[in-house]
Amino acid sequence: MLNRRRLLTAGGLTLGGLVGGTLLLPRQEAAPAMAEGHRRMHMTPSGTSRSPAPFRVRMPVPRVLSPVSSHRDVDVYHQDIRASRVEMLPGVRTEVLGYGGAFVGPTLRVRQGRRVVVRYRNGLDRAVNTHLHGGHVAADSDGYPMDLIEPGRTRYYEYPNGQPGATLWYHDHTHHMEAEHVYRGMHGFYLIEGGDEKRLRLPARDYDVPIMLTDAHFAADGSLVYAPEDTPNRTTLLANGRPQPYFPVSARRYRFRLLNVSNFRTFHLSLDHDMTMVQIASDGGLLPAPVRRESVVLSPGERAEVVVDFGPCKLGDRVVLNDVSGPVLRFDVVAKAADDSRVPDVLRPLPPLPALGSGKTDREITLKVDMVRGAAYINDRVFDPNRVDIRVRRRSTEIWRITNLDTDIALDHNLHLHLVQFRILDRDGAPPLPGESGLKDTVLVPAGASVRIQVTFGDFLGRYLYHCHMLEHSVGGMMAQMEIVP
Ligand SMILES: [Cu+2]
Repeated sequence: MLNRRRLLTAGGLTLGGLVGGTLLLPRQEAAPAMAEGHRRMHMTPSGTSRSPAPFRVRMPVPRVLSPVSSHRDVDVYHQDIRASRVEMLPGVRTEVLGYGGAFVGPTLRVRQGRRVVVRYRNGLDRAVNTHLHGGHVAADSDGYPMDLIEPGRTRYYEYPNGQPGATLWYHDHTHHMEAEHVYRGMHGFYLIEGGDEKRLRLPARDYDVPIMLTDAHFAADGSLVYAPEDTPNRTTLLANGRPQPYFPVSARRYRFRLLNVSNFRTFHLSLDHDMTMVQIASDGGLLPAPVRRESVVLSPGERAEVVVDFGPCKLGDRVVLNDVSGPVLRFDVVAKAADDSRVPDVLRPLPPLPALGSGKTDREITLKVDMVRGAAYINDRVFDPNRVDIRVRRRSTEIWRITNLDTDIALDHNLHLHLVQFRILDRDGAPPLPGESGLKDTVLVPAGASVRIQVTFGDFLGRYLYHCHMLEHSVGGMMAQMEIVP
């Protein structure tokens, strides 16, 4: 039985902390709870997260998973999902829930056009599943929230990899539990190498480094604190699961695949010493052309690939990747190295936009938090797995306008579509931001903003989600489903 204090805190809408449980509250309980939460949104963090001084530990690169067997047209992988105690803070063991028992699961590096089957074994005491974020996959391999792997069971997921090369990632999507499961470590990289990539001669192998960014709240004993309303206290920034680490680099070009897996934080990233990043890819893969960026903004679920050239650096130079909230990672230039990589002026042409009859908007999608009822809505409704919100014809092209109505509480959201990569047409009538010219599956929609996207659906049929990727919001109901029909 929840006591009053628990109601007040659990009901809170904090910086992203909107609780599914709040939906069960009677109206008179929910209202003060949400008001309390609203005040907490503007409170400064209590500073309780245990953080070492920056740059004390080295950033690891997640290990690359090898297939257990390879056949003529398919590679088979095994992944165990289990609890484990790993070193995140120096000298301290932290319990995580992860793929292979790691906070950052092993990386799958696969090739465009080559099919992959992954056997997931659930070694936890609770049901889980896996969603391949950004993947074009059949509905029964998409990790639908009610489609779960029970404890002790295994399940095969099939990934056709028919789409262009891209930085995808996999993570849990269990109904009402995705926020906590992802926070505790159920995530990893899934990199599709495009058939067009080798000839581009972008930095490769040791110089192609995935970097998973998130934040966490560590208790004094080093355990991960999870509560939906606790987002302001997730003040320890992690890169590949280590707090504000350093990473030794050679004086040459690197390709960094930046991914934000946090439940709420939007990272605003820049390099010091006036160094710029050259963005070469977004969620769905390579951009048509590289874009120089002073800063890169990543909301939860989004990816940006950047090339950084340490070639002009001297040995001993240190270059810090900063977020607006503090340093994230320091690159330490420790060696000279030959470099035959490059960043060509042309990367990957976008498929032509299919002609649209009238060019008018087909769907109006609104995002809104209800402070009175303590719910998070898409088009005024909370997610219901038994309700199909929209039906879409297979192979059709649609324009969606996504509007964030939370101007009064200045709350940003984003929208992630399963199954498809889309194009951003405009933001409040203005051209998309730099770096938004390519294929996307997740788009930031700031408070009050309207973003129009153009989506072309493929051959897969069935039910797929679209939702805010600030995961406490999706848990709170800001999720809906589309059914792709013949
Ligand atoms: Cu949201």
